[in-house]
Amino acid sequence: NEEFDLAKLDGKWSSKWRSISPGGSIYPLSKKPVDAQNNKKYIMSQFPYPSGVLHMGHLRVYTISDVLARFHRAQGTTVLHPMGWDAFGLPAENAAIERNVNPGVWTRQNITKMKEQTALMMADFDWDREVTTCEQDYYKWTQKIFLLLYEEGLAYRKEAEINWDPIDQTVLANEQVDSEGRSWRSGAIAEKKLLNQWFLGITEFASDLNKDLELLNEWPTKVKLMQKHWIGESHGAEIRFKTNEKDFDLTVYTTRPDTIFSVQYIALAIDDKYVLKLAETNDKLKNFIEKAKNLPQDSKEGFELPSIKAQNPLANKKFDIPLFVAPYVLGSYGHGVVMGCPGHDQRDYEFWIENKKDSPILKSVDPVDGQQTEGPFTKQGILNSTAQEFAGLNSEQAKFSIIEKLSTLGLGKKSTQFRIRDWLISRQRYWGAPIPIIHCDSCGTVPVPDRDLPVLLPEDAKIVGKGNPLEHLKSFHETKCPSCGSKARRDTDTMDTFMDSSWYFFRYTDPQNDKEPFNYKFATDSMPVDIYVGGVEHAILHLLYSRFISKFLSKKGLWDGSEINGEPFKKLITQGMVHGKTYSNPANGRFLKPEELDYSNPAEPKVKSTGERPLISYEKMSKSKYNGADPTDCIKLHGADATRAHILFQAPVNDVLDWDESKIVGIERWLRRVLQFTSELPKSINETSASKPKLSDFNQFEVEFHNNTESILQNITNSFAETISLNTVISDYMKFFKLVSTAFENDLIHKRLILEKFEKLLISMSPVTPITSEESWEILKTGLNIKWETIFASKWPQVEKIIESNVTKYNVFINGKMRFTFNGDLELYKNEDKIKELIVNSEDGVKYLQNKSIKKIIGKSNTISFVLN
Ligand code: ANZ
Ligand code: ZN
Repeated sequence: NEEFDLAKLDGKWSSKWRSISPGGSIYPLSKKPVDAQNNKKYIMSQFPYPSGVLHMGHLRVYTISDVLARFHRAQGTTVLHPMGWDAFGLPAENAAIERNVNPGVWTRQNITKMKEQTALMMADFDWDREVTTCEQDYYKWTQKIFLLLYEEGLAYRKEAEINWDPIDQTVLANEQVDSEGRSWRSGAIAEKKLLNQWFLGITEFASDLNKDLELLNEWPTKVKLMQKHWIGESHGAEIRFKTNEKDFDLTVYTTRPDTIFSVQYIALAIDDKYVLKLAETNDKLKNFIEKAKNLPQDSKEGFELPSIKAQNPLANKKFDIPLFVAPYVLGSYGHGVVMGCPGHDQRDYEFWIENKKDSPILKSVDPVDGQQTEGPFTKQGILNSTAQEFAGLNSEQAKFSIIEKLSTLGLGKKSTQFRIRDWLISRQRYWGAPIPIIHCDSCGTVPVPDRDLPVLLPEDAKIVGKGNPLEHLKSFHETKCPSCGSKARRDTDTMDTFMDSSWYFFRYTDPQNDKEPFNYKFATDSMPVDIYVGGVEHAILHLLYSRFISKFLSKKGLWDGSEINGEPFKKLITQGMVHGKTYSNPANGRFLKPEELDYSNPAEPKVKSTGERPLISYEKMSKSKYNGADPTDCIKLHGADATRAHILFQAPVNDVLDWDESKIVGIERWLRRVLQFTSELPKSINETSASKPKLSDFNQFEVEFHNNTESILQNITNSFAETISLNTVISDYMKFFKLVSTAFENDLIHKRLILEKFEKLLISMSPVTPITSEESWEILKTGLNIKWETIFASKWPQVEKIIESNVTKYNVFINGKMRFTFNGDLELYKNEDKIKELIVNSEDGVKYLQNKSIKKIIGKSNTISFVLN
């Protein structure tokens, strides 16, 4: 029936709720901080970049966090469910360049627009805690945190070869360059450039960041593995090789000290200091380095350094190890020097073949089973006779003994290396938080004093396109040294926006504080975040930076992070992507625009030009595939509830979701039936004056009804609280409703019992379908002449005990044929008189047995058989 217009109800309730609570939230949170004594839950979804449009991914992530927040609120928990805007960054600047609009104006307009869109989806955020990273009351504190890092030597400036994005004209962090060397944002091949840059010392925390992954047992394993790999903790040794050049030694990092007896060369990175010095007087080397810069990272070309040789610290005393310059050696890993073991390492093997052609290959470790193989033996094994006193040891023992020997010689020691590099946060960009540093010719780098924070970003800078407008804005960079008062220059770099998002969850706990980034107690009481919902695309960068900053702030005493060693996020939910329905031409695979399709039969669209059926697939939504869907269109058409329930129902939260709007009809039908049912129920209740039967007086149908509804309620509760299985929540609602509506029609169950269970259903639905639940609640209460109060004032329904049944279902056979079932007392089969009285006179019994002469009755615990004459 079309009587209930779901989309129309959205308007009714959002304005009604707004009139109850001005913020629009049905739970005016007040500025009251979370009380640690109180049961608290901090539930958060990753804040969006304010691009101006809410997309399906947003709809999915906010629906998940919203239903969880509403569930926990209904459970009586104090819930923090804040929202904000990751509002600095390139798109605003690009909009300024392309459309000549002010980035600040553009950003703030987008925020207004998107806020309205989140209101459409009925997301119940604590808007009184809103944070916006591009506003000075926020970035003042981002700057303060930078200065705290600076104080600890964890923010420093260094000339570094950086990844330069030639399209966006900015520096990229290592993390922002993919394995093919492309910028994560523009897709351009990153170039190398030397520049003075600000770094944050995340590597100081590398060991903790790696180790503490173990404490995060509510994080997806996949995310933890990605972080582990990114941090790349490696255990090995550093070993010193002397050379025939006076006072010149080479230190290598190796994970395989057990292979030291098969070292055949030593390779240095092309940017090694010694190499660069040699190149000043050696043109061949200079040319090689130039060439190598453009070789792929895994190239095995090499350049042998003339005359210099190294000595193996254990094998013999000769200076006979050649030195190479090799592009496969990373300047920034370990010591930028490798001991080459062609016999035991694949890369070294390939390098040796390419550079030394036919020279023999040495092996000092043999396979345990003695079976020699072609090529390098890269596994651990047993050291052979070339390993002198270490012969016969296995690799593990040998590593230990060799390191010990080397350390007594003063030529080696245990060492741990990390793949992760310090975090480059300088951006030669405009729309970001200015780095609060002043450069003075006599004092060097001087931090901006607290009293001068924030360093305001001038919002009226002229943005021309390339480069950083702050560099040309005298009113910005011309300043006085806070230390000596002489003329000085303000740093014109802005911070990587990942810096803004690395601490916003602290600010939510105390968003209006104008004395400090946040209050110690407020943060400590609320943190860590209990549930953080976000996309897996942030599995490395954002989460790692946030973990680093949280640990730093805890160490610095800004909050007490001891609960999980400074970790900010207790549970992480990574929602899957939303894929769009994509049509392509079977003839050539080209994606089809909507206007190229004939939808006259919606079940079977056709390609207009050929009449053929298009290929249908689900792909990442993109403009080029014409498969985008607008969440607000869907909401306007079907209402917020149906949209929310649909997006939850279509896939488990972690899986990819194939968005097919046509399937929403099932959800709509169900919601309309709920509303329809609600309007019928009160009439029958008013006719039944008697109150609900006592539990002990339940008839067998009531027992069954009670048990079934309560066990579904138990499932729903678990799905919200434990398993976050939000798709099954929706199917459970439907099952629950089916039980209630069937019971209502059958007239075997007391109407007051049906009402009681139905009310439980409505409350349990309210996190997902707030509108339908609230509307039903109103219809129901009005129909029953009870004063209406919002359904959100109701507590989450208590799951009642299942009633142990003394009733069983008998299969009734007549002359060997199963005819019907009968619910009867467990003892019934033993009592022929009772069987005659109850079964023979039952509705089915009358049908099959009336006027028949019964020869025999055989009763068993689950069957009753009649033998007729
Ligand atoms: C000798 C050796 C013999 C190695 C062998 C491996 C196998 P992970 O595990 O990633 O830490 N290495 C050291 N510094 C390097 C650099 N700057 N650039 C490229 N490679 C470098 O890798 C450690 C291993 O990578 C080290 O152990 C070293 O090669 C190489 F049978 O030393 B090994
Ligand atoms: Zn000075």
